[in-house]
Amino acid sequence: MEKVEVNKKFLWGMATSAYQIEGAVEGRGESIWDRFAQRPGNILDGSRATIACDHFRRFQEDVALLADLGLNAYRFSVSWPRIQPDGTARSHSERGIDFYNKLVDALLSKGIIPLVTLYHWELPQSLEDLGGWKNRDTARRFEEFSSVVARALSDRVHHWITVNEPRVVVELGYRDGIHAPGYREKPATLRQVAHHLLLAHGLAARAVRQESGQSAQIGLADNCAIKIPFSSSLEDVAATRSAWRQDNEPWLDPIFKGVYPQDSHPAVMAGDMNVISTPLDFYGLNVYHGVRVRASPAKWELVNFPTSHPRTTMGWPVVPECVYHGLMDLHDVYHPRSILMTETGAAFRDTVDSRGKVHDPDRIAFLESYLTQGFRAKKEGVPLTGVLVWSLMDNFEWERGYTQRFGLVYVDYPTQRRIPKSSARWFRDYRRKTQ
Ligand code: IFM
Repeated sequence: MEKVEVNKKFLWGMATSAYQIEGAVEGRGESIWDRFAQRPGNILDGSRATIACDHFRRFQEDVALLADLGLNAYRFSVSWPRIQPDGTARSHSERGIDFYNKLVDALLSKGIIPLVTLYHWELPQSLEDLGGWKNRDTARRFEEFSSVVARALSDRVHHWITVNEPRVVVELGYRDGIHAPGYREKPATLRQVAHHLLLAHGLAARAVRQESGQSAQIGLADNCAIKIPFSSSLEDVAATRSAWRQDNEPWLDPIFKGVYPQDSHPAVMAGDMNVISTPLDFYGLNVYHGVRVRASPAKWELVNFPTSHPRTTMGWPVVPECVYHGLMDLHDVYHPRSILMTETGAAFRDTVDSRGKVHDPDRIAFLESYLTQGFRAKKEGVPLTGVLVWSLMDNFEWERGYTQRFGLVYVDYPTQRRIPKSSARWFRDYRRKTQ
């Protein structure tokens, strides 16, 4: 392995989200995922996140695990309905705030930097009943929620992620109907939902800035559509850039330039674009895979991976070079000040062996190859400032329930026992070698 060197400020961590790990649903308001999961057929294994990893009760143990893994950063999300059980009311729950206060304090006591995500898909059901993200007012409610959280935590939290993967909310939640709230809407509605999410991102960024001042690092976590040129020919490289622009400009032009491309215009009100393009301190890239593109008479075409190509249990192809191309394209076209890999990782079929250990060589190979490509881009000038692996532990993988294990720590759900996989130790050693 080529020696990778990064400075002490480089963030090495793990990522999770509240709904996927916390459990303790009785202590919070209903979210759109609670409602969605009740409909038969929506969750592959018919499961619920009622207990999940029981992290709400076991967070101290989980923070101790993070510390054992020698990490300096942890990304988690704040559950909106835990803070505002009735999203339509302006009040908030002190008990909810108290949980995150304790979590932040526990992390800091171990020298771990907390990165807080404000929206990781847990819309209060009461807001969904008023139209959810189809309703512009939801962005304003999110601004209020963000202020409440920032007011409570910003004396100790300095890294903020407004919205996680707004594209997934639109594409899986409002277009394909396989994520909450489960709609199949027309393109015009999808554009409006996307606009409201972008507006929510900008309003939250401003709210956090106002509560926490200039030192706060504010960004979003986006699963940018990554394209890999099929060959290094000039034609394929140019075709790949066209495909990249087509998929990414509708999301990234508003954020970085304050404009929508001509053919993807939603209804916009005065001032919206200024809010959406509020300058970011970092861009968070969630990166798992990419598609290959080559030139064709129709400008460009996708080149499928053969069926024999290695895949994770999600069915996603293992494509390490997607990290390099994802980072380079973003840097080249939009020049974010800093880019944080806010998620990367893989689900494999992990099992506990007769000695109680979990060996996951596929995940180690995956992470090593993906990180190598990230550091290749860094060497070529990309301002990569950290890597957060998805995920700290196996958890509730949305519409797939508990069928996917993404964790570096195995969770035995019936007993809630945590078993660090070999990849957890590998990641700790990998980090050590960079210092
Ligand atoms: O589990 C999800 C996470 O919530 C958002 N990014 C992708 C992960 C794996 O699907």
